[in-house]
Amino acid sequence: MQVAPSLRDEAGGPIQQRYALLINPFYPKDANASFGKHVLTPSLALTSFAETTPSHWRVDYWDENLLDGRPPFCPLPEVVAITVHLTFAKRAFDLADWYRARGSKVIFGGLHVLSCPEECAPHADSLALGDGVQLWPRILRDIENNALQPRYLATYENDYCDDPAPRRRILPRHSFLTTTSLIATRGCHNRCGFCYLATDGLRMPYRMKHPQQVAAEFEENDEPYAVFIDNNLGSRRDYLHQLCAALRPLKKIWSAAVTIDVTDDPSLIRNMALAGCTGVFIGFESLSDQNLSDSNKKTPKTADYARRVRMMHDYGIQVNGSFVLGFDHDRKDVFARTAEWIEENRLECSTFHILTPYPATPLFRQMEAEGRILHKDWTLYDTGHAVFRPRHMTPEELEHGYAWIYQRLFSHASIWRRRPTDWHAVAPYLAMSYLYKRSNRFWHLLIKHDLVHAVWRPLVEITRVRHVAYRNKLAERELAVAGAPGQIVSAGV
Ligand code: B12
Ligand code: SF4
Repeated sequence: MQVAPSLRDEAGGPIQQRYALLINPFYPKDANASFGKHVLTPSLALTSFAETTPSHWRVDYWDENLLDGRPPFCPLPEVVAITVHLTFAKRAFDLADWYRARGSKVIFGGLHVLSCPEECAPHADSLALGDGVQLWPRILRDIENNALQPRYLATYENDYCDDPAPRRRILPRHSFLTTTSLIATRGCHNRCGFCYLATDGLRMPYRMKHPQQVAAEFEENDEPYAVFIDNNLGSRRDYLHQLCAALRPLKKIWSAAVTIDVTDDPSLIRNMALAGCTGVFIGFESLSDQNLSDSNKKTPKTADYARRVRMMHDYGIQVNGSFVLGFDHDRKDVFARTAEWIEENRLECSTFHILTPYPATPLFRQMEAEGRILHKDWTLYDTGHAVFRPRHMTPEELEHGYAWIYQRLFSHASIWRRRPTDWHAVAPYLAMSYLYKRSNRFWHLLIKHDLVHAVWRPLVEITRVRHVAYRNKLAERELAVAGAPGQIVSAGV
């Protein structure tokens, strides 16, 4: 899980015309966190535009993180399309150099191409800056006409409803817990200074697919569980209400990232539960209001977070809290205080990130102006390393605190402390927690032997059946309450 497969000096087969290979490059996995998250659901970076490939092209997908070795090269693809993020840019460049030396044409796209095009350009025949769904068919047409341009540019401003469904059938289904990664919206109403959405030159207004389109994709992929990979599915509450109405009849389960302000509207939380939401990923980022306002994050006061978490729990929705460590108001006690808060509020899961100034963001500019950037080795910009000088501790103390907080939250005692108050939910919670948080060796085996889907599918199906029963009770109770005015609605079924 740490070392990329080697690219030996093999010759490679003959070039096969009209064959495109899409590659998600290898990145080292942080052993502090769960390996499970890497096979929860696939990124849509490549499948989103794969569907726009003309029918006379063959298109294959290769994800180096599934531990099946390096990408294929017999025959050599005419076109190799690689998605590039800063943490695996070096690997993307090595792959590109290897294929180009043997005659394939290499196209780069993705976040890092947008933020650092000059660094990427020497390794590719062409750069796709922006939305691949618009650019990919143009690129292939130009290749056919021998007229490939060095750069292609597209915005994220077209009607999102016009995008085709991602081509999920090219994914290895057995390798992921679910291949239904859904995306209903792009963008976010916030622009936090540390977020990639604040990258210079990236204009991503909030765009939404039609709720029925999203429900149809969920239905079609025939999985009981979907993961929404939207930056923030809750940016437009009216839209999320409509989406929930479209998802509810499917009787499936899903999870999504939302901001905590969705709890401003309790009826939305109820509708999410009734539509199958079993978990939310919430970027709390920090328990310090000062850190949050420095980052320009519009969010409720942190003193109100606990009440809002309870509201989710009351509707049977698990909370995975995401926290960023190393902000300017964080002192050495931030690790212990955050851990205590998470345990006190029984967050079922939590994810930690060391504050990372991504290139071309306001945070990067600020850190650079203050002379606090330690280096520009992007492979270490993976939110598991301190790449800047924190205000109130050393980089080493920050890294040590990050490792400590993961160890604490993955410990038996902490898992037990955070068990749900409803005793019916304790056994499934413990099973999932142990599988997710304390089984990295097991994950390695599952990934290596293509068993992820086979092992998880029955557990996911049981969760779905339990959740449908829960929803039915919730709906019945609400109907009963509606018939008896004056009673308090309790979601604790
Ligand atoms: C799914 C996901 C994951 C998955 C899978 C990751 C993988 N590489 O396979 C998991 C959970 C494993 C994961 C892990 C991590 N992730 Co992640 N992840 C995402 C997420 C939620 C969705 C990605 C996605 O599918 N987007 C939708 C697609 C359609 O958009 P897109 O990638 O921009 O692609 C479009 C264009 O860029 C373009 N395009 C992209 N590639 C190409 C290639 C070509 C040839 C062409 C023509 C076009 C093109 O076309 C696409 C359609 O428009 C994003 C946030 C987000 N919503 O985007 C974060 C995100 C990418 N992750 C991020 C991070 C930091 C990580 C971690 C480092 C966190 C951690 N510490 O664990 C790890 C490690 C991964 C790594 N080293 O890269 C950051 C990256 C920040 C940055 N500046 O690079 C993001 C942006 C989250 C955030 N808000 O900060 N992640
Ligand atoms: S709320 Fe989340 S997705 Fe939105 S800008 Fe902030 S960090 Fe990015």
